Amino acid sequence: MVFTHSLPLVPAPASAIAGEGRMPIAATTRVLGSSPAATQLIDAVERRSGIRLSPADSAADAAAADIELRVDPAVAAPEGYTLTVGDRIELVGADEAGLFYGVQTLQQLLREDEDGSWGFLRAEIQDAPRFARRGVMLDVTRHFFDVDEVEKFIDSISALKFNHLHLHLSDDQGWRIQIDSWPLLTELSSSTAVDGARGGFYSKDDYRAIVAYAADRHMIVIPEIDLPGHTHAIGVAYPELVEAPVLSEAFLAESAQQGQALPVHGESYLGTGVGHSSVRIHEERTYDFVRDVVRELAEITPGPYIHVGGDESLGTPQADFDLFAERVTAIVFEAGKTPIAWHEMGSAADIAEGTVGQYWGKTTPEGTHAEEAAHFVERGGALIMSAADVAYLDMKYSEDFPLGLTWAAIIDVRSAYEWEPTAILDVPDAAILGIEAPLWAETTRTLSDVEQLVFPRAAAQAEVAWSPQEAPERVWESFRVRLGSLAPLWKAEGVDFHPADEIPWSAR
Ligand code: TNX
Repeated sequence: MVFTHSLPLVPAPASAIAGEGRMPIAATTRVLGSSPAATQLIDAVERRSGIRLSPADSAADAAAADIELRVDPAVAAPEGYTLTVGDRIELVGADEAGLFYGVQTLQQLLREDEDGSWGFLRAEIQDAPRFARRGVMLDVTRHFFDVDEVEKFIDSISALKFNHLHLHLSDDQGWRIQIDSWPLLTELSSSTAVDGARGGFYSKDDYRAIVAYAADRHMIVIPEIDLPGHTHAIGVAYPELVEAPVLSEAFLAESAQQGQALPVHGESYLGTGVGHSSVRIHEERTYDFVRDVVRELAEITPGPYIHVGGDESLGTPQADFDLFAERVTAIVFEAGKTPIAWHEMGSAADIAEGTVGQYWGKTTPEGTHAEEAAHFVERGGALIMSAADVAYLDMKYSEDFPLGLTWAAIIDVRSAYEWEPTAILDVPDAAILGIEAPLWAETTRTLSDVEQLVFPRAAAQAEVAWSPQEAPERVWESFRVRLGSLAPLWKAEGVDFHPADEIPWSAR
């Protein structure tokens, strides 16, 4: 593995050698390639530099193309690519995703000279991801983000080579997806959000638009309906499906401290307390509901997964919770999808075989979290790592940061970077599919708020997920310099990143 600090790339490629100088570009620079990535490159370069490269579409042009993009499965593992920037550029993707990631790398190599001219830093790169699963979660329930905002978010995270977007579509404060067989969900339970903020929901066409937009950027959408807890909003539409709120001492104390009204069965809840709600586990109608929702979601979700939640069902008796976990994971398989669940569902002995668990405990597991997570593997499933004290994007950067929460940790950029997903649980490395960094939206009222929490820490998670574990570049001192070099790109793309003072942000 050869690395050099002089290439401003995040996540660090598997192998890269910096060349001398730059390959200059102009409007006459010709781009050859029939893949959508060729157009994505032309558009991205124009957004950044104002220069619109020319597509080379005739055979005569082709011979003289300055930038050539093609697919050849032999060059790298899936999603990988090779890239040579010399006097011309040759980008070869192992597949279309690989080409797309090569284009993202090229965008990071694009630099403006002192004299205002533009060029690509010369380099020789061979790249492919460490983990196949590289995800970010966006909570659209506590605050709602509309289709345009989600699309902008997809642009900025796919540029870091993330390939899964998990949408948290239901929670106590609101229901966010059209379900034709249970129309009151959106009619009665979608208009609310935390603290009286505007709500909203995605029609099926909205959702299909998000899925298609993500697919064009090689991201799979994972829809989550959180069950059996985090379901107060379901009870606003269909009170018969949901138990009366269970108000623990801790819940009452937290609500009083926050000055938040307590949840009332069948009425909208605008606070941020967790753990008080549960669907009725011994009512068959609950499973009719779950089956319908899962079926309708499966119909509009081309990706292989449906996430069924399972976190923080604090008022649900354990035996009931386990029964529900077993039934809901089986229902998802019956609908032709693979269930994903937060690690708590691993408490159920007979959770459906092959269910994927999402670990959100800490880097040093507490209580029964590690056992619950390991049970998914014992049942032939696998794990996604979202360790809350390093990978949660909604934690504050520092005590005084205006946005975010603190319950898991204060997470500065360095702590977000320095963790190893295979070192937390006692399971085989092969059982770790990869990582996901969740953004919970209790405190983020706008997309700009979201971006300040997500950037730059999502870049740290991107490197944990993509780059080789053992590599000279895979160290904080290298990362912080490379990360700083993304500032001009983010500014050009209008990404409202937090300029953390740990990072030497570069001006051009
Ligand atoms: C815990 S982590 C939750 C969410 C909250 C989040 C806030 C998890 C699976 N559940 O309901 O939004 O903490 O950080």
